[in-house]
Amino acid sequence: MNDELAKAFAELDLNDDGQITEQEFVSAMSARGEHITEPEIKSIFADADADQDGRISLPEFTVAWNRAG
Ligand SMILES: [Ca+2]
Ligand SMILES: [Ca+2]
Repeated sequence: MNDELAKAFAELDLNDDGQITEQEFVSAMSARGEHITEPEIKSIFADADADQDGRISLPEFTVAWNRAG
């Protein structure tokens, strides 16, 4: 696995349960202080959440990462 990807995933998965929830994603992105609004964050999240279960798994994150790459 790509170390950079694993690190990014771990930073977003605040409670280390192997899934990034929308709440974790919004919190993590907001905490980075990036100039991005909550609707934009949710839009990015929805794009990455391929099966739309409200959580981003590592495989989903990997796909999104490679697409952004
Ligand atoms: Ca989590
Ligand atoms: Ca999902």
